[in-house]
Amino acid sequence: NLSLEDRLGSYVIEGTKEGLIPDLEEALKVYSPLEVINGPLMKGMAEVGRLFNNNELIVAEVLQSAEVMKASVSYLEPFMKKDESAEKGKIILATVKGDVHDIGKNLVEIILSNNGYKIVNLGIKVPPEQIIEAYRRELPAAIGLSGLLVKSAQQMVITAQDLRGAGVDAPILVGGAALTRKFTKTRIAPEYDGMVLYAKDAMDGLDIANRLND
Ligand code: B1M
Repeated sequence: NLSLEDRLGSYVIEGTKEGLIPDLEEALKVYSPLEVINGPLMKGMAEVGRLFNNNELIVAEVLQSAEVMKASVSYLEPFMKKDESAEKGKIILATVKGDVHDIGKNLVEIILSNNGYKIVNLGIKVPPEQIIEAYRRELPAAIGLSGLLVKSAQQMVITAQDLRGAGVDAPILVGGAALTRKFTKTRIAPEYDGMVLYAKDAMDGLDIANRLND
């Protein structure tokens, strides 16, 4: 007999939605939606990453885990705290070229838009040209880049260079598993004329956006 927390993690690990919604409902009696995501669901996802790394899961299975995560976030979204009282700036979000991971980026979108930001989500595998084009069209207050692969960190360096080449200097917010504060500071920031800010998670992203907005 698993605890509620372990059951929530196991839906993600097993990639099954059977019983998921009632357990999420149960969890909301004790935890906030973000605590459910950052706690048991992320713990499950970390285990998926570990098993995948050990060749104990195949891509098709990891996709099912991603589906469970997405379904959970959709279910929890309406219960999240909203503060749309203040009109805040517009932010472009993109998963960088070559990278399909979008659960983290979409979580950032939810949290920012729940807090008054207008989000233009460009999706996944977004090449620098498309980000530049969107920048010129939307004139956002900031550009958010997400990437989970090691090569995506390098792609962020290239993206920053290309943005600079196009004369863009709006603040860039970067996040994703393969990235570190140090890499951001030593490798991405020197290639760009504006600020480059590292967010360790979606809430950190919101804090940074709020500081920029002040
Ligand atoms: Co992929 N994958 N994957 N995968 N996958 C990783 C990233 C990996 C670490 C797994 C592993 O091997 N241990 C590994 C990367 C290795 C590396 O580069 N060093 C990996 C690999 C290798 C791959 C493929 C190459 C596998 C293959 O095909 N052989 C392939 C890549 C395809 C490509 O991109 N071109 C691939 C594919 C996939 C799926 C499609 C099956 C699926 C993604 C589905 C989807 O996103 N729609 C998937 C998944 C699910 C994962 C893991 C298991 C989980 C990622 C996730 O969704 N986490 C992942 C292992 C892991 O991270 N434990 C893994 C939950 C999410 C909420 O967290 O995205 O980290 P995360 O976001 C966090 C923070 O990072 C931050 O906030 C969020 C939390 O609040 N954040 C930001 C993220 N972006 C931000 C932006 C911000 C601010 C904060 O501001 C703009």
